[in-house]
Amino acid sequence: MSFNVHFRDKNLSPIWHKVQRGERLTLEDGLAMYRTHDILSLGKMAHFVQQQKSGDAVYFVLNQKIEHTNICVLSCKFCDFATKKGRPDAYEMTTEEILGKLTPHIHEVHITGGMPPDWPWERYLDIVRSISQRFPNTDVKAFTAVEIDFFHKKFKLSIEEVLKQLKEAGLRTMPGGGAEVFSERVRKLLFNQKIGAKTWFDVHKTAHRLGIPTNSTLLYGHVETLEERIVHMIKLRDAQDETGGFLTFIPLAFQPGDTGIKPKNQFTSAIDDLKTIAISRLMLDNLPHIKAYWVMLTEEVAAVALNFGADDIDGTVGGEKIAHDAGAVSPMSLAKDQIIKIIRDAGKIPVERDVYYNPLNVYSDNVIGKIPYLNSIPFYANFEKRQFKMLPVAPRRMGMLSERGGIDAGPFSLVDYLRQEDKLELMGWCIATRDQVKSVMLFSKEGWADLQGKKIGITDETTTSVKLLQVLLEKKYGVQAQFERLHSGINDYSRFDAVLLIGDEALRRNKYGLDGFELVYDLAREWYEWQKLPFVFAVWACKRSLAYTTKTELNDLLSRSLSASEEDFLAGALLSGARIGLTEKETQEYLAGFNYRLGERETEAMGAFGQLISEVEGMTSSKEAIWGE
Ligand code: V47
Repeated sequence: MSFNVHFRDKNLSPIWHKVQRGERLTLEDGLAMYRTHDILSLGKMAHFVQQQKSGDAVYFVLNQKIEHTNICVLSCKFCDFATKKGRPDAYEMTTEEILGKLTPHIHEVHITGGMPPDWPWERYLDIVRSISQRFPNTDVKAFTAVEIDFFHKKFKLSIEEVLKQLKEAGLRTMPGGGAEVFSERVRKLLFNQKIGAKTWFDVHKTAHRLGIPTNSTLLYGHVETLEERIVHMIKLRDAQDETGGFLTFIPLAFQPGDTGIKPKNQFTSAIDDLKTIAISRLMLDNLPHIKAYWVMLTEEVAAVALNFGADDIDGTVGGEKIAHDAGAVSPMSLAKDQIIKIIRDAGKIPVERDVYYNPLNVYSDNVIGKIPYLNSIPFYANFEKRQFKMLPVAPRRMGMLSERGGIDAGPFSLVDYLRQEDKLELMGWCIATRDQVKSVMLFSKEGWADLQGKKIGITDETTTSVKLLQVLLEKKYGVQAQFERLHSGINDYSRFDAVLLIGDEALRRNKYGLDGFELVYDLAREWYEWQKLPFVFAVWACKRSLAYTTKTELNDLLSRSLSASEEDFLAGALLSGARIGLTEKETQEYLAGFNYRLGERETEAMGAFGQLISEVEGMTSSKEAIWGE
């Protein structure tokens, strides 16, 4: 990926050097970016980071907003939505009315609202529980930290207990609202009855500890200073270092409406919006996603933001009221086709997602799956994209998307390839180990023999490693354990006797350890010591139906990448290694442990593994066994 930026503002050059080296940006860097007039260079820097994190993907979700009531005990100056009980505009929705607004095709329901003085706790739980039961495909993202803190005080339950009960009722994630600006000065001016930064972070960190990922926001464009915006981002970055539980950051452009804070029609400028998106992408180096919330930005600005660092455009957003009551000029909801068009027009891949950002459907041609782990870097080092678009995706998801026709080629997890052999054509490359892997690891409280009947948390990211674990347990060690899939995102590992992790997460934990799990097993080493064979984790394959010329071009690109000298990919690999916490030597040793060409020994290993899978599944052929998972 070649990225040249020709700066008009020389103050941005040192920042660009840091960005390329993956170094952290400071408050001063943030302010220099806000001060710049060189808006396109700023956008290009943010786009560079966006490409590294999400490739060409832009995520959207089929979602519906539920604002269950506008009655609120608070009176925040910037809010035109809230009202008091008894006023003519006050409304309250029953659970049945809420259910009536949903349809089975919606993947996310976003619930926030006012805080009425008289609703019992059970009413909130009933809403979450009823939606989860009636619409099992709809994930519930509900209640801001302000509402959680309100429940805690009103119902005399700890924050942890409130969240636990909501999680049990079906809450999946929390929205990022209520953060406003983490500044006491602004809080006193605009929302002095509302929680401050400390409580907001307490609630979010507690949620992360309980395995509930959350979003984050910044309300900008009112009375805050630029410094307050950057300090806000740095506080979020620090919290993310601690918990890793934030999924996305959403800069919310202030809608003046009748708030009296700004003249009615004085919206933020498009330049300010794009700068804020780009700067947040650059400052928040540890957040996976940046959302261009079209409802507050307008569709036009959101569309441009997709090349200024944003990789998420929220969704169809049926039923939004908070922004529209404050004068937002955007439509009330967008059709799925319209969202797909906006994303395509920006030159990106529209990726429909669930609440955790797992991709569900891809709406583009010539999509190459990219395994987002360090060991796959050599494939893409010299890969000019030409007609192809890159979708970073965990191996198991790549397999699922391919089944729906959404991926044209990529390094498929072995089991996924075997499942789809009739649709996929093998290309001569693979990800195979020699005698160890270091990134497919079982972290255990017990030795192999003592895992009989024990509960093992298994990675959500691949099926091949899970099958390998099953084969090792049953055929090598003669034990049977219970497997429970971890969900992607944050997990509470402590309730398991062992956990199987893969990729960069496993590599990091292999180096630094996983608290509470003393024993660490490398699955490829276990396999090698037993079978004296390499292990093939993934094979490159493309759709059989792909045009001949496209296949040839892809083959050329890959072979050029793999025959490139180490120097060509080393800089990128070292940077990725450093992000995981590896030294240069460790990164080089790690990569040297892989073989990327599918040779005779690898083919033999694939056959041996297929045979063992069929034996553990009690099937006559490996094909049947793999399908019968
Ligand atoms: O916290 C209130 C803001 C937020 C105004 O998590 C206003 O995916 C602009 O948080 N102008 C609620 N903003 C909305 C929110 C959100 C939206 C979309 C996605 C997600 C997510 C979260 O709206 C409030 C407040 O900061 N807000 N009034 C206004 N006049």
